Amino acid sequence: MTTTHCPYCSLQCGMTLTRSGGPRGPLEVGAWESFPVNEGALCRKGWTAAGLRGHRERLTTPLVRETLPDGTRGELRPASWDEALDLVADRLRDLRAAHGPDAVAVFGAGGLTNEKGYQLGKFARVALGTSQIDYNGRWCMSSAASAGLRALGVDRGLPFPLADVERTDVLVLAGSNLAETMPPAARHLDRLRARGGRVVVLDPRRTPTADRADLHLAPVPGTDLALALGVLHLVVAAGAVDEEYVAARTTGFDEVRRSVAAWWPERVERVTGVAADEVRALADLLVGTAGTGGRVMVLTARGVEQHSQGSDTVLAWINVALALGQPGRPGAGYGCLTGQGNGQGGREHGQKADQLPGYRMIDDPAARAHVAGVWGVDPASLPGKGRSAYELLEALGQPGVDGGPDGPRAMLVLGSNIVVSAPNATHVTRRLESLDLLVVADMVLSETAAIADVVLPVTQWSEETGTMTNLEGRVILRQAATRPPEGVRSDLEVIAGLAARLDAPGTFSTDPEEVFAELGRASAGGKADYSGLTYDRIRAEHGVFWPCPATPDDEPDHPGTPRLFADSFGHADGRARFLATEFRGAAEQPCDDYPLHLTTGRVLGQYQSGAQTRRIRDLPDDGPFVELHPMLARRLGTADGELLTVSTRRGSMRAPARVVETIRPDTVFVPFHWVGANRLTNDALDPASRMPEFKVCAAAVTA
Ligand SMILES: Nc1nc2c(c(=O)[nH]1)N[C@H]1C(S)=C(S)[C@@H](COP(=O)(O)OP(=O)(O)OC[C@H]3O[C@@H](n4cnc5c(=O)[nH]c(N)nc54)[C@H](O)[C@@H]3O)O[C@H]1N2
Ligand SMILES: Nc1nc2c(c(=O)[nH]1)N[C@H]1C(S)=C(S)[C@@H](COP(=O)(O)OP(=O)(O)OC[C@H]3O[C@@H](n4cnc5c(=O)[nH]c(N)nc54)[C@H](O)[C@@H]3O)O[C@H]1N2
Ligand code: SF4
Ligand SMILES: [Mo]
Repeated sequence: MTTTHCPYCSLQCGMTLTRSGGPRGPLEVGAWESFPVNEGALCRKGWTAAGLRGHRERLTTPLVRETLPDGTRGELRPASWDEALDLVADRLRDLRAAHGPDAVAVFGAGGLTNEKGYQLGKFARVALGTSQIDYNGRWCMSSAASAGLRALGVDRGLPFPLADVERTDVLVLAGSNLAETMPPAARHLDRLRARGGRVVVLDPRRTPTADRADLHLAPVPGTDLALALGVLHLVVAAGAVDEEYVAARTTGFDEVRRSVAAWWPERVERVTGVAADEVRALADLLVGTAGTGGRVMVLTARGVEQHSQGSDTVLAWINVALALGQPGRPGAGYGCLTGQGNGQGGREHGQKADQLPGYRMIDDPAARAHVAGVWGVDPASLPGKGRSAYELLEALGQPGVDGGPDGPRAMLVLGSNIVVSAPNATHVTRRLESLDLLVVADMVLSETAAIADVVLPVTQWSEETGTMTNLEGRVILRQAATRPPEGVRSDLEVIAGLAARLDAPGTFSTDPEEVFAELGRASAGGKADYSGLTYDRIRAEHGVFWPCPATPDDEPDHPGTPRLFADSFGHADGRARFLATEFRGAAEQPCDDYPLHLTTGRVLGQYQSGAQTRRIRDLPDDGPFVELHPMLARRLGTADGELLTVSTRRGSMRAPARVVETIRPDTVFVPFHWVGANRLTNDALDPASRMPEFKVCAAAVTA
């Protein structure tokens, strides 16, 4: 039996894996009761996670696309590892020689272990010399990351352990459906309420999470910023600002105070569709609680973040928390519920276009010198900032705009199924198809792998070891429980194989523990400092929270940092920043042709692009659906189960109606786990985080 963690979401639930019958025999998932985050509980995706092992669709040989006699693209055919890696390296080298290093791009993922994400960032900068690397975390976490960094000076999803949720008095969940997206976490809501605490959910749909709430407000998608501004307006009007805290621990409040002056509840109602009395009820709850010494916690998730003003909405909620004097108090403050398994660690060690390991910035000369030292290269050889994920995809195969550089001609993808999950996906897929070379490393032939020129079959979670950093900033260890099938290699082996063929300077170890030790050194002194961590420590302590700097040999180990901000925030002066925001509204507003709001998201039984979970027999795979209100269904003359067409300015899809009382009548919801939803979504980006507006666009629905 091996103790390890689930392959999917950011809760990184502890589980046991037991092998029956030989080194490649079936695996059984069991409860790991003593792991504190989930205390043995798993959702159905976790319980069935071993289903991909030995799956008949598992890739076990590299695939290379044939070129037909007339020069067009043929089918994928099996190839040896040497043939596939030689081909990739040769073509990358040729493209680089002909067009410069930025002709080659890398796309990573928040599902990759810390070791893989780190190594991929190093590979891009050192072996390829390209600035063109970014990752799917841009779809996921970037708005909260950008806001957290600007306001609090550190970006760690939750600056406290998840269980602190139970200790608060009022919990505001802004755009989170955690009862379906991290089900074991929902027990904290139940325990909080059993203690007499209150839960508030903001969501245009009354989700299973909202069913557990004392107050559910259902704003029009894309209007949460106005709601947060209106709440702060009422906090100020009630004289409930914690002036002492604001004076001692923050800067910038005066401008924020002015910026909310005109957001009275009736105006909020007109913008958000939330009744003025409900806005008042929420503000009263916060004021009444914080004003009598109680604790308030605000947690955001994708519902408020995946917008073209997502980072401003997060800033506005941080402003509310700061004005009430909450961040830094135990059981209170602001946090973001990260999403992917390594959504946190994946954004700390260099997969981001602007970043070096340890959450260092690539344009900071001291950071470049430190990391180049660890890598054994000249700091001047490291490229600068690259394009953000959507801008990178948008540039693929394209000539430069306004005299700017041309887009990349080749891309290496690890851990993302872009064809299904990127916004405006038909357009993005055309960009992928315009590449000279698309290389995808995956365990299965995802929709993206299916259009690649070279597909590299890699090991999956139960077959390899590595660390992940969960939503709390807890670094945990996934341990291999079984051997990979014949013919597959780990991502680290793929990277090392390519680095060797490209004569890269420095070392590219294939041993995760060695890579982790190097990552520790590269991160030392950075915001996300892992230098005091080892696999043995993580194993012994059920995970360790960063920052955890190395201590001299004669001193006791640094204990790790479960809670941030008790005495100071992450900025040099120790103070949090109030940052004023201005409401703009969604990039695309309903009109005569597209009169409805479309929003997208998740269902309990499927994960992300579905590449993994749609192949697991024991999970429901009913395909996409269009959730709509009975009033809208009547107007359209449709009924539950009947086929509908949803269209937007970018595309359309057909799926059966799911008629429910729990959604706003002016809004429809489509899950994105199947091809379709992202043909519809808008690629408008948040100016600060470059997050696409997955959560709202204008749509038409016809029966
Ligand atoms: N079952 C399952 N669990 C998952 C995942 C999965 O794919 N499946 N993925 C993981 C990942 S990567 C992530 S990022 C997390 C995401 O976790 P969540 O953020 O909880 O999931 P979503 O379903 O994307 O969005 C949450 C809610 O936002 C609401 N919403 C939509 N538009 C708006 C809006 O404008 N305002 C507000 N206030 N709410 C809005 C939706 O109705 C939805 O109920 O889940 C993780 N867990
Ligand atoms: N409309 C809409 N679109 C969305 C969202 C939304 O709410 N609405 N949410 C967005 C969010 S938050 C996210 S996180 C993205 C996620 O969407 P994607 O980036 O597509 O993420 P996954 O579906 O998890 O894709 C992971 C792929 O990598 C493979 N894989 C898994 N682990 C590994 C590994 O260790 N190595 C390698 N090489 N491959 C691996 C899997 O088999 C799968 O094919 O979708 C975004 N898209
Ligand atoms: S909640 Fe997330 S980590 Fe836990 S079992 Fe489900 S998918 Fe896995
Ligand atoms: Mo995500």
